[in-house]
Amino acid sequence: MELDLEKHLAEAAASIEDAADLDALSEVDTALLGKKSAVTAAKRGLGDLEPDQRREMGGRLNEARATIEGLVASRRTELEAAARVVRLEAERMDLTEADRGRRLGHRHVVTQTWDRLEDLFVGMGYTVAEGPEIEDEWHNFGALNFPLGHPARDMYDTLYVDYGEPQSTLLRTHTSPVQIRVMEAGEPPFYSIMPGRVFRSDTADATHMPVFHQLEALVVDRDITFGDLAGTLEAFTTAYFGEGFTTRLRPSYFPFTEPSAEFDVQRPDGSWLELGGCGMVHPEVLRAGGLDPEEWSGFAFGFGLDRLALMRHGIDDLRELFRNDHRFLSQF
Ligand code: FA5
Repeated sequence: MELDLEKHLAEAAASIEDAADLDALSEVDTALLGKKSAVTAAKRGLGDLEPDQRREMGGRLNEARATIEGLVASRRTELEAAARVVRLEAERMDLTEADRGRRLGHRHVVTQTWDRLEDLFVGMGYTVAEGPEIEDEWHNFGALNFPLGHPARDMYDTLYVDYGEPQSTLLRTHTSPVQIRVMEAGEPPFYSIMPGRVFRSDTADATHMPVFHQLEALVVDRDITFGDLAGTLEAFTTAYFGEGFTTRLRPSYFPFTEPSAEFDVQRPDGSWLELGGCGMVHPEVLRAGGLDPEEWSGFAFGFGLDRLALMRHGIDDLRELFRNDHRFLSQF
């Protein structure tokens, strides 16, 4: 059978062009160049021709084959490029989408308490002050009217730092040394809060941690009375806990306040939890801070911030706050 090469090449070019994907192209390739293709059949028929014709026809068939191979190859390059674009599009990862529906992290419940208390006191006109976690003996004890060797120093299980004279440098046991730093740094009147981390060699239990947080408050102005202290405590606990929480003041002792009291909050089960200490700033402490106790008076209080969080959220074990169990912390 005579093969009309011109026509065959035109049809081959059209079917190659029509191949929509690589699979289709591979079928077209087999049909045009495979064992059963017209070109192969024509080549097989060359033996029946005269030598001259055979040579001429053979040459044209080889050319036709090379042309078809070239067309297939360039179509394959085109289709491969298109397939790559489709694949890249399908594999493209939208990182923002991957995160959608997942819970974002949030601040720890103690940090939330800290922030909420700062907001509350700043709203009442207080400023926020800070002091060092590694303190000297003078600020943590001496200036707060704990003379050297005074048994009241044993109220705190102090962690000393191996620096300078023995027992001269320590991890602060409370935030009260910041009271002295505030008095040293400025001029009264002072309305300041001092939140921070404190350290004691206490054994961890349901209400104690060796590292915990306190929020100290210091007010120094003219004619400050115990009534101002009680009113401030009432205002802040109502604002923080909401109505319906019962609080009480109990007489107590701190070397740096006189008179002194302890402040408790009632739990839903009726039991009381000690939240902090308070009192009128001792004249010796005002003097240590460079102030004249005849001119200035003030009150101070210091609360366990972690215990505040405990009470507010109805958590019954302080250690839960620091176990870093995501299932627990994500509730708050
Ligand atoms: C003091 O630390 C005084 N500086 C408080 C103060 C400030 C009194 C200003 C007067 C004027 P106290 O040792 O009681 O006091 O501790 C205060 C509060 O810290 C406690 O009521 C309690 O809420 C919290 N607290 C004490 N020890 C721990 C602990 N190991 N773990 C968690 N909270 C604690």
